[in-house]
Amino acid sequence: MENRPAPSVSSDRVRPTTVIGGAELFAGLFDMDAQAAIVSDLRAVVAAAPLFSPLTPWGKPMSVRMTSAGKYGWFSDRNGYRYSEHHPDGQSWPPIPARILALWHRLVSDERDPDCCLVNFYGEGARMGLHQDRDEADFRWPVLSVSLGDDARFRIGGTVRGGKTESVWLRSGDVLVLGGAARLAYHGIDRIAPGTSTLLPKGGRINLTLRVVD
Ligand code: MD3
Ligand code: FE
Repeated sequence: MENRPAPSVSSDRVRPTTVIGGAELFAGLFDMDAQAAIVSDLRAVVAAAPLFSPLTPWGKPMSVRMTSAGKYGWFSDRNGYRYSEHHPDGQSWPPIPARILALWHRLVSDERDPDCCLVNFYGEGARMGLHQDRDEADFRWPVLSVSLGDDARFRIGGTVRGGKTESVWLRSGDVLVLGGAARLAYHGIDRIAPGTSTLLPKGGRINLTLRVVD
């Protein structure tokens, strides 16, 4: 967090439809064709870097399955939460798909690319408890999230645990930009609503998050 130039963050190219807990929601930013194209990009990512269930530091597998693209992938095991340059099978992470990078450039900045595209997969019953994302070095960079597939109940609060929260349904094609005060907000996914989207042939939900790590 020392002596880095201030990122030039530009969100004036497309306007958010809603602001929730300080997060900008761009509802329905991707149409069905664009969503399907992203899913096909992700098939290549998952072929190179298969989904896995990270273990919490307490040794319990997370209900959300994950993989990543980019320089770093997010990873967790009994030694804790962290970013790694390698998939748990040992290979480097595949590149972030070009159309995902284009979204970052459109909504966040042309100044630099994100280091990580975390891919979260939610099957029926998967959820993500309230947490903060603070394994990154510079919180001035926002996190960008893309929702694909089944609807999800997203919850966001403030920067202290146990405070007031708001929730909203995220639908396939929705994009969130988590910057400013929202960057360190507690947030999570309460549940997904199975069968609400036909995007993924076997159902479920994918969330992509683009992050600057170091
Ligand atoms: C608010 N993912 O991967 S995306 C995560 O839908 C994560 O899979 C959820 O929380 C999901 O860490 C929520 C929206 C999101 C992503 C990152 C954030 C909200 C955020 C970082 C800071 C604050
Ligand atoms: Fe998060």
